[in-house]
Amino acid sequence: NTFGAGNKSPARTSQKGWIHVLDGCTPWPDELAARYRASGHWRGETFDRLLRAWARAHPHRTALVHRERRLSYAGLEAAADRVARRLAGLGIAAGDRVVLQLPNIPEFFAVFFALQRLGAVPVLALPLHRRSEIVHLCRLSEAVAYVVPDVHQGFDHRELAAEALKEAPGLRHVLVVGDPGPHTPLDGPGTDVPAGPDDPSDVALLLVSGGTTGLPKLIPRTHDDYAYNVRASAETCRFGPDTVYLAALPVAHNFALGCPGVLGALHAGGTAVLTDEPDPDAAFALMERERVTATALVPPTARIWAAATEWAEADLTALRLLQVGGARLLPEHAQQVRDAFGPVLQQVFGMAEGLLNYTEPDAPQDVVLHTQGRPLSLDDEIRVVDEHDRDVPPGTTGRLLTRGPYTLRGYYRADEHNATAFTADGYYRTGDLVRRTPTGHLVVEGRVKEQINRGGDKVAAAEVEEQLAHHPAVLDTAVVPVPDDLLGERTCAFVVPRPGATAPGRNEAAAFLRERGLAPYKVPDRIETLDALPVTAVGKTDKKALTELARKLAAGGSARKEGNP
Ligand code: OOB
Repeated sequence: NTFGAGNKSPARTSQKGWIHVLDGCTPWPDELAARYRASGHWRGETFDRLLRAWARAHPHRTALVHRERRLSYAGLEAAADRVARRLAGLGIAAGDRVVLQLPNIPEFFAVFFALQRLGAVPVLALPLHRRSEIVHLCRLSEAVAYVVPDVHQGFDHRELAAEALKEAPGLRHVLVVGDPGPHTPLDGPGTDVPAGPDDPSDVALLLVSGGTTGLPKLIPRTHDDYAYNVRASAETCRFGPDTVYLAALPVAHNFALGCPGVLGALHAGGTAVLTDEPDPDAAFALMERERVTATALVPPTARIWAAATEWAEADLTALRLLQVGGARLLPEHAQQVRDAFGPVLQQVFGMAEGLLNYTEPDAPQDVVLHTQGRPLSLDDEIRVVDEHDRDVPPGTTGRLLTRGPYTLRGYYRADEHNATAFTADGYYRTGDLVRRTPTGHLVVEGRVKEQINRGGDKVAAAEVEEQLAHHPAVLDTAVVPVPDDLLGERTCAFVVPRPGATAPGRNEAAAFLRERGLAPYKVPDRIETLDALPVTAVGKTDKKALTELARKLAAGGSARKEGNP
């Protein structure tokens, strides 16, 4: 027990003499931790020491590329040191949480590693998170600082930051990359950095969960567990010094950060190219220019890229690995991607909570087209169970439970939720429905969690329902998925108006939710009005019936014609 659950003070010395920097996390049981150390998964590395080792080993190699900028490993280390001095000067110290909301730019990694240097913990907000998510993340983590770009893709993060300062009492600093406006520039003088804690079982970062409840959850990832996640992923994906990884998905997301992602490319001594222009014109030109060898995409983007190869003239021959994950890739779409790019496709079924499944680079075609891969670690424990947690017969579909050396044992400060999100013996309930093939590969067949997977962007139905319920004309609401050819799913909100009121239409509801600061990808794609929501025999909202109704409506019916209540 090295980062004690339930400790109320943020920094205290344990019986073993180590410094706890974070309360509210659930440690692995000692015997499992011992096993993960004995098997060499947990090597006692910390991300600060890792960066230093990389910079010593090959200071002049290119670590990061962004537009015309190239940063060597020594340059990245120097940039991280500068930011660490800056943050230290502002009083940011070991154990402090800092919400980091930067797009795919080198400063993301300068700040990430600066925080590692200080022993402070980055909370990795997504670029599209807005006031609702940011204020929640700041409050939940009691963040002392929030790091933002000035304006990104037309959105002024300084204005959002000003609101966050008002609404999150613990927030003391807003640091801006670029024109700071009323806030503090990230660039600037600082002070010497005191030696930070150096315990590999401390929390290194907090990832945001896709979520199934009213508000996003935070996932503590320790140095030991995340370093293993990165190293084992890099090995499985055969990353090496010649790897040039293109980060086209947000690096704040687990996939592009550490699966193997930018950190995997750095771990292997390779280069990471950063962009947030995943459209094929821009991405293909960049891939040709940098001779990109590996990248990761969500299924809709992979399909768009596959279609674009028909007319694009860029030379993509350096590409050896095209990872696709985050949402279901249908076999026919996998085939299209394979036809377009050759035998470089890898399916990835992962989660910010931990467990990663990859199809092996040399897996037979059939496996690559029809499965979502095999667990990364021999110590990943998998159970496929029915609704009473009984194992289903081999090869049948059931709920996926998992525990292992890089899967969380509890969400951050979420005792009540943790009581149902995990089994008594520490398995995480993924909420995914899977089937296991005789070779141990998993096929994702669906899910039981109330989440909409909008082309890889996760939308918790309960979060949108809660926000919509604030609308003065809304009495009741239920959010469900509707099938969509490109995104796989979109969101449909059923709304019951208050007596005498008119339910908001799509545009009004969208404006209302944006005004409340909800991330744009969570705004429902469709709104349907009902007189009442259907209920099950036990009186709960019948989401199954509503999902079916939404599907029919999207296919061209009308709510009232379908004879709903
Ligand atoms: C990745 O992480 P999250 O945390 O955004 O979402 C996890 C959930 C999974 O529980 C599953 O429901 C879904 O996303 N998912 C897939 C999938 N990959 C993820 N569903 C079907 N097929 C797949 N291949 O999405 C993530 C994290 C690391 C690497 C890759 C993806």
